[in-house]
Amino acid sequence: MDLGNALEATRANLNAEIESFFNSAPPLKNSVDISERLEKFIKINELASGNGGGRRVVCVTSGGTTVPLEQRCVRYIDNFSSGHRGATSTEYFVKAGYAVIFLYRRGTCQPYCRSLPDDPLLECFELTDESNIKVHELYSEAVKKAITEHRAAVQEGLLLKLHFTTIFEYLQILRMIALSTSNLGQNAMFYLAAAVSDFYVPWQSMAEHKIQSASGPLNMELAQVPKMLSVLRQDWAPKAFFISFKLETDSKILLQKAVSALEKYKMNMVVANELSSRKEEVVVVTSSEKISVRRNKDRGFEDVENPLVQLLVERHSAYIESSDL
Ligand code: 9Z3
Repeated sequence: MDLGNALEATRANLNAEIESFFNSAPPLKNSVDISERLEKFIKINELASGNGGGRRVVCVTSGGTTVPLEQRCVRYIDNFSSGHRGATSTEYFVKAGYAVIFLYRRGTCQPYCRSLPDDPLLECFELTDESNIKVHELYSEAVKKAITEHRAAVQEGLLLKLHFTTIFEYLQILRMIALSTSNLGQNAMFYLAAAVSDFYVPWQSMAEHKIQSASGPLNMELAQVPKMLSVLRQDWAPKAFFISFKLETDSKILLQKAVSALEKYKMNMVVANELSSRKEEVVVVTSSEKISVRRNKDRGFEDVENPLVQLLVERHSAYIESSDL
């Protein structure tokens, strides 16, 4: 078999694996509602005036996917992510004039809520003597700012929030988003900050009921989640600008893994981060550079997402300009 045929065969295998993943996944409960909201959101932004026609749209994924171990799920495997990166980046993208589709894990950090305490309802509000509810003095500015900015983003058609919990939901919604951006061409960006499981239990081989401990130790084989990044990039949204994230806990292998992801999945940029220092520094890997991006309070960068989003917006502009030539 020559190289061309071998590549063709690998691609056909991957496509078959992906087809089988989607065919056997439990169907999304709210797919009609999601597709209507997506269609409306894209239409508004396609018609909005931006530089060069239409507003830029970024899909920000955020939070970790779960892998259920039982169909009537009691136990699951989880991928770590607080959702802080995705939520914070969403705010900066909106500020930069982007419309954001925020695909997030239910229960994780939300845009415009960063400066609120962990339990906003109980900590930000208090009862007056007349049993009315009022905002606690201490949080009054933060609550006002969160509500105003969030409402403005939604009303101006700049923020659409869609949630997932399982790996099945995440990948089905991501595919719907990617396919819905086809008319946006180079104006679409994917910022894939969600922590996505590499392994899963296929639905048809999953126990229906709660696995019983009386049967002794649990032995379970997990299948590999088909590598969706390459079809996402090449087939579902071939003109979009793609940024994926690489997370490692061993800094010695991080950059090499990021470079391989860049090449293997043909990403435009890969953001490399190490778990313990992820809020201080990331390294943006492109085909010709490794750019360190740091949080720097002295330069007005309260968090690393501020300079990171600035850099990505600049590079996205250059990408759009170079495709116009
Ligand atoms: C990331 O690397 C994100 O930056 C974090 C953000 C999850 C570390 P937090 O939500 O943390 O602010 O607490 N996301 C991607 C992680 C991931 O699963 N990447 C895959 C990999 O490393 C590629 S898609 O193999």
